[in-house]
Amino acid sequence: MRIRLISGAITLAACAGSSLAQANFGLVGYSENFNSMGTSGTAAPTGWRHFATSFGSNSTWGTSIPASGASSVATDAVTTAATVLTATTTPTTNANNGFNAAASAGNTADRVLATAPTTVAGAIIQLELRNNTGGIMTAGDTLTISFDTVRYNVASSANQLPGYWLFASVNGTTWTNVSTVASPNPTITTVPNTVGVTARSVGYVLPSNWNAGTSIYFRWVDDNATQTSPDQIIGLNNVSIVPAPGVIALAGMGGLLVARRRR
Ligand SMILES: [Ca+2]
Ligand SMILES: [Ca+2]
Repeated sequence: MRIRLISGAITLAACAGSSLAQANFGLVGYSENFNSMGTSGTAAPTGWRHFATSFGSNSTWGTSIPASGASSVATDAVTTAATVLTATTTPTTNANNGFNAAASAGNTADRVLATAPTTVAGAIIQLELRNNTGGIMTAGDTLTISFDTVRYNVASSANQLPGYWLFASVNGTTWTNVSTVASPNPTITTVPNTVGVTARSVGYVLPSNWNAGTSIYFRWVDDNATQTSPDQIIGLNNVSIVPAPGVIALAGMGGLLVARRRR
């Protein structure tokens, strides 16, 4: 009986979320491979949006991408309209509307959300993720974020800020760079100026409680490099966000407590 109540609560929450714009983070976490976009889709999956920064140029961000202040990741609101993606196989030119691209010419079923900013500071891929576990993820809990960066081309010179810088926000306004000693922001060593795929996995420690039914946000930010135009065209694939093992059990207990209170 108790189990049915818990699963009922989670199912209800999942249904509520599916009609909204957020992606749902459940007891086993969240994953997205973008393959549902198909070969012709022009919208990112639920919860995702791509847009170019509303400001700047290829010289706005030099040696780093600021999380706050003027011309930063925080400048554009989380409600910024998503662009209409261009469906393609492998992108070769800049486009501020971004791409629904194939992982490679030989694997068109494997879709990738790709970026190629031009004239502006950079491109942003945003995920709005709703806590659908039925419990509270508490401050200090770690989420492990894993993703692939697809490198589509060899730029004529290596870019200063290759790959994606990852940022997170628990309120949609204050952003922090997700970077650790074990998994720092990308460099030309980890995201080389070659065609291929870079896998990265990094821990994000929640700075405050993530309550049931509320959203947190992630942004993968692609700098528009001064070194080359187009700069190295890259794409995001195979995103996985999972709680640390002990956190899953705690979130499950949270769901149990919620279900008990509702009886
Ligand atoms: Ca894919
Ligand atoms: Ca770039």
